[in-house]
Amino acid sequence: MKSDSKPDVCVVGLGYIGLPTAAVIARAGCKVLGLDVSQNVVDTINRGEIHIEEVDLDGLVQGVVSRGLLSAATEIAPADVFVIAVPTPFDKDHAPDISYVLAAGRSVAAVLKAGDVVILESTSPVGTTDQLRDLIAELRPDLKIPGKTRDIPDVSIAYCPERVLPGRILEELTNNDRSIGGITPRCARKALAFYKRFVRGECVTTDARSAEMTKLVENAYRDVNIAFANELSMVADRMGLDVWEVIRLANRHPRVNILTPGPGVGGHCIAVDPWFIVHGAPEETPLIRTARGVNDHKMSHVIAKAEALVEANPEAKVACLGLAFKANIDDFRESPARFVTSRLARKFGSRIHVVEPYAAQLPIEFTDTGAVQIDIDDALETCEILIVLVDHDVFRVVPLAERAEKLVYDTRGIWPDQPRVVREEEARLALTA
Ligand code: SAJ
Repeated sequence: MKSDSKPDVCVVGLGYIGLPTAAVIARAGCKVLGLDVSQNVVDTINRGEIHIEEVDLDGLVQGVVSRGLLSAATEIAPADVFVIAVPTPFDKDHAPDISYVLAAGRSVAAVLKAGDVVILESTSPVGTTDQLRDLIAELRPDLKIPGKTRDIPDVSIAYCPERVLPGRILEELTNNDRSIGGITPRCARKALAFYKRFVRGECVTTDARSAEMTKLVENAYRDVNIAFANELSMVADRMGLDVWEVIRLANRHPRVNILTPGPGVGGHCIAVDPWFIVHGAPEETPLIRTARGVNDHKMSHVIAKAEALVEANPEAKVACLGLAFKANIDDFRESPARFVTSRLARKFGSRIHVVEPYAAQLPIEFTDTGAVQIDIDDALETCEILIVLVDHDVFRVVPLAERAEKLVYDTRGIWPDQPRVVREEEARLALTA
């Protein structure tokens, strides 16, 4: 590649991060090959369509595919820059599984040439980029590998985590600051030059291990702070207090900013990444581990409270509002709302009515439970109990007049004007009066 020309780029993994990243790089004028193990994903993208939902992504992908800047394949091809964005799940003991990263590394090693840059973006335990480097060194003894040679290395290897929020991915991909960690400072500079082509936010260089830890710390920070809010909500239930009122008041202090309680923490990042830190330093992480426990426990607390409310009012029809893992998205993976609602559906069957405007149909686990999907208008007309599990805007805007008479369990605090949360005994009396 000549230094003034645009690099050919290969993005390995075309999921929630890989596909938008590939599309944004293509928009900057680079020729991008996206790699995925799924033939279906590859075919969809090559038709100019997308297999995931994300604001404005459909138009962008359609545009770059039709201009010949983005194409997809299941087989790797030579490129100048390789960006790896594959999943890093954990196993049943919360130990991170980096096998997809290493598999991607093997594919890349097969076509790597002098001058290439390899960048890992997947959220990874500290030391993964070093392992990737070691793997490439083992597979390609003909190349001079950074940190393994006294000469100028043939290739550059760096870690650069994404930090985009689902629902705002395209905007945040371009505008957020990035930490770029090189195996060596030279590697970081090479990766920096690449990100400068499409990132408007500030790109800060560091070493690979610090960049890996930074990503984990960001999500653990959020998990710990949400755990504090969720713990407060359970304390408030015990003491008969309105947690929303307490948080609103406390947040008037100039140095206090308590986050929002909910039915638990969902998604594939915040509930997962803290375990990578705990796994790396088990003795030193009681706070991070406990926060995970608190957030998981909040889900059981919500189930118990909801069950008590439904049981105390045996004649009432119940609407569960929301299945997504957070507001205004159609992502139902690792969703506390979905878990809570399916538990209620299994227990109370046809009394449970599910409202989820972002779902065309109910997920598989609702089959044979008797629960049905209805829209918010029908729910407001027919159901006496409303259990708010997701803060979608369509729920937020329901006026007080249409819910003032309902028994409401609002786990998200979207209706501050609702008459005080009905405790189970009051709920029973209210409905049977
Ligand atoms: N949640 C609460 N209360 C809050 C905030 C969030 O209960 O006050 C819940 C949400 O409902 C959801 C979960 O936490 O179930 C996570 O939602 P989120 O919006 O906080 O974060 P994610 O998982 O969509 O995206 C996070 C982001 N990380 C941070 O904000 C530090 C994003 O920037 C990362 O790129 C992403 O993880 C990732 O890929 O790691």
